[in-house]
Amino acid sequence: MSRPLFVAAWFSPWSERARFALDHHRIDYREEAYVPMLGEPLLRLRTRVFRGPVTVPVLLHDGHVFRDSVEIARYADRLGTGSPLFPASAEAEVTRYVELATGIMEASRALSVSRMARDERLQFENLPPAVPAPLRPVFARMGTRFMTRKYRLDARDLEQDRAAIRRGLEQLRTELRGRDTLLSSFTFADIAVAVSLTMLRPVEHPVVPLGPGMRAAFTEPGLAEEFGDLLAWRDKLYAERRSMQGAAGPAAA
Ligand SMILES: N[C@@H](CCC(=O)N[C@@H](CS)C(=O)NCC(=O)O)C(=O)O
Repeated sequence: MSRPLFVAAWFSPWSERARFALDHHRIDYREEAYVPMLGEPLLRLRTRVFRGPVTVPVLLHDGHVFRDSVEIARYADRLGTGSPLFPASAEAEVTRYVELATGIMEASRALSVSRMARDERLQFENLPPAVPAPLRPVFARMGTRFMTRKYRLDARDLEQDRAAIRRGLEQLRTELRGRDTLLSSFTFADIAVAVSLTMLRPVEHPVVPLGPGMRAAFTEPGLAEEFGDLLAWRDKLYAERRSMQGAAGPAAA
């Protein structure tokens, strides 16, 4: 089998959930670090998307182009040798949890980008090392504006976002009922939900090499305290299930 190319943002939970699935299946891929804004022209060429937004992660393999984290995870299920992440018997339930987790991540993105806009230093470690020191504040500001425009974050009501995240987390707490996995076996539902909690407070794990700035940007202190039980569940899941492949890290950016 030729080696898939995984284009991903080292700091992004959307990339991490696809990477987690690839690593679960022990797929031998090459990861290339995507740099927001600067990397967009090459990403458009590779994905052949010339209009509208383009996002990472993207997986390129044997002439196929997968442009979405969930599509990549499904493809990993076809290629890999690990236990199935999308078992046929649980298809609808996995999809429901992925939608719930994605909603939490989208609402959390509005909160974290607004934190970055208030303190651009939080973005510095997200910039490629090649950007010289005097230009870092300018690039950080551009990055925050770019994300705000691209995801229409100006139009969001942050209090509503916070309330929506709380409702989602309460539902997860009720449905998890203290168990190790959301369904009867470990599935992509667990990956999607565990990774969505990055944006409440990032996990401490070598495959998620966030520095203090990105950690602060991703942390929602009140909710992190209120849902410490879910974070403990996530930490245990990472400790037990997350293998050590992957993770481009900022140095590779
Ligand atoms: N539906 C996509 C959404 C991915 C997504 O939102 N990616 C963001 C992660 S921050 C991204 O590419 N940001 C960089 C950019 O917009 O340039 C997926 O799940 O793969």
